[in-house]
Amino acid sequence: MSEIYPVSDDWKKKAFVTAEGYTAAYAQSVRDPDTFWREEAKRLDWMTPFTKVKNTSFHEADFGIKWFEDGALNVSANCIDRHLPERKDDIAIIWEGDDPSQQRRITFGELHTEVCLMANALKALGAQKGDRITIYMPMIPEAAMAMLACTRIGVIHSIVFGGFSPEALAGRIQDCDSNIVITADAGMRGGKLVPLKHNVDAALTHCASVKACLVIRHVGNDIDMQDRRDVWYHDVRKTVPCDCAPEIMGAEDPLFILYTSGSTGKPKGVLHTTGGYLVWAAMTHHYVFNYTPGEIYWCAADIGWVTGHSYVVYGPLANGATTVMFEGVPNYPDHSRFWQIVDRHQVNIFYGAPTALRSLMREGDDWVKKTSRSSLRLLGSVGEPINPEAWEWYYHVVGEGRCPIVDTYWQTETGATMMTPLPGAHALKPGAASKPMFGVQPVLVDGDGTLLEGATDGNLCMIDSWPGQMRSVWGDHDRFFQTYFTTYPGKYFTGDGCRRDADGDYWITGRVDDVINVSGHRMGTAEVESALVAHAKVAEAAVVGFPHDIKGQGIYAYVTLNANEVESADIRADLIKWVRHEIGPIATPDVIHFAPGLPKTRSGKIMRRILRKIAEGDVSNLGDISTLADPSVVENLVQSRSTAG
Ligand code: 6R9
Repeated sequence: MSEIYPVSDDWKKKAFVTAEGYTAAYAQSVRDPDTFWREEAKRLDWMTPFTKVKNTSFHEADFGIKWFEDGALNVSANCIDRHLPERKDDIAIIWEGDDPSQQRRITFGELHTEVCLMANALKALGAQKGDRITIYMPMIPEAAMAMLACTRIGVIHSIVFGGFSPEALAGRIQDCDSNIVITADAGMRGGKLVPLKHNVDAALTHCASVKACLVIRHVGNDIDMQDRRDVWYHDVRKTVPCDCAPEIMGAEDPLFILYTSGSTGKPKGVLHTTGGYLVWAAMTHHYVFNYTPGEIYWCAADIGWVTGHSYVVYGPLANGATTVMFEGVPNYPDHSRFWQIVDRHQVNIFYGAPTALRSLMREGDDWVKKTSRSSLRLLGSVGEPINPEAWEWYYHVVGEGRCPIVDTYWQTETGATMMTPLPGAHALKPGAASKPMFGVQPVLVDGDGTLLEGATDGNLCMIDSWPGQMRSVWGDHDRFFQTYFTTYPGKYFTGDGCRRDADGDYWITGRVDDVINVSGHRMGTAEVESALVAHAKVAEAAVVGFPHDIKGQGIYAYVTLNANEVESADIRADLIKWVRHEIGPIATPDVIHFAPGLPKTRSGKIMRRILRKIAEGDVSNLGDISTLADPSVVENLVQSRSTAG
């Protein structure tokens, strides 16, 4: 058991929430959600006040999730317009390019003008309320402007991470029938060019729904512009008015779709709506980071992930915060980059992913110590369980023992933070997600759904709704219900395993379904498998996760080739290239293990439990293999493991 770090006296004084305050507010949020959320919703400006707070059920008979349903508001007006009287000249966005010599600072006043211009540009291209627009952008201020411009005119955005391949992009455009794509000529990451427009061109050969492509000039590389479809933003921008009234949106009108991997099939379009999501993002940003006006806040996530939505753009801007956007990567030009940015912009709050920390930790402390970091007062972690070793390094080396770490557990589906220690309220335990956020009611159940009490391990579920919960899977409401509410009827199942200790603190132990977490990115094993079997030489594939020092989990692929194929280094290289092409570099298999056969039950089900053990190198106790159709398959895999690569 590692050390416990109590709340410092300094933090006890400056925290928005004390230990006693947390207990009282949490109790009220659960006992009387209507009163609690009526009060919290006041942090937003409503165009039409709501009368009804919560109308939710996780049960099949009356299933539905609605919050603040008769209220109306606009997200971009809440993130920008309402700050203008007092903060017009304050900095909303600080941008740092991949190239350390590039910086931009954008005030709330400028952001207002730019978002109005982009909203009007989208209207000029035919965008209408309720349309879906796909955003495929680098981490530049125009990405945030594009998101806010969509919300201003009631368009639903779907952001696709710039690291996804044209194939993956096309699938996501088709699924939600986008009519417009917003992109840039290219992005830069670690000194390398990411050919975004080129990828869009390849994707759009399969996307008849797309009528226009709005292109932001960023890198200045040569790109093809297709007549009547592609338009430069800097051209349209000159032709449209610089004011655009925000659309009045119902609280339950869709805000955005974000595709994420599940345990089966193709990625799901997770749908979030307007009022509940923004209350949830703003409230959690306020309490978790204890954000005080004037502070500089930096969340190092890409807007292609949910963390970028809620904690680079919507949460901080709704609270009038100064948010840092970084285009590049932690180790370019060198391993000090994160901390150089902290010093340059005097960042007070830094929020990042364990995988980045582990990769920097490996390079030694000098890269950190040669920077000052004296501005830092709070650190955050998100995306995967943080191992105690990385936690201690983050706390002692990066934060010099001065900054609490908020280890925020949440999911694309949950909109924003579900569990975390609050900086002034909870003692820190390295690796613990600690306590539920207000309104969140976690329970642990066993495989049969029986509620487990006290200190125990179990499957993590939520027994009641919170405002930022996803509302549906785009185009497939039944899949929403089936995926999350049928494993344990009447409960939302997270897919995560979790331990509750004797103090009632929660520790996330990782996914218990067929989702793996590679460098904080969610990857469905089924997705990688279907990419592999789509290759002409592959007969069958099974993919599992295995422990990886830097990535948290790596991708281990068992591949059975067609009968006439011979295993070779060339085929292995070709398969890796193929998966990168089908999905993107984040899905690159770490190991390809050629397997003449896969362990299956007599009914034909692949026994992944055994494949996981072999991938982990833990072959001493493979458990019961008596139900296998052909037990010799396992022996063969154990023997051939050493030659996998
Ligand atoms: C926000 C985000 C969700 C999955 C989730 C869990 C893992 C995220 C975590 C964490 C332990 C944390 N996860 N934060 N595990 N501690 N602080 O990452 O969303 O991409 O949907 O991933 O990530 O397994 O179920 P998403």
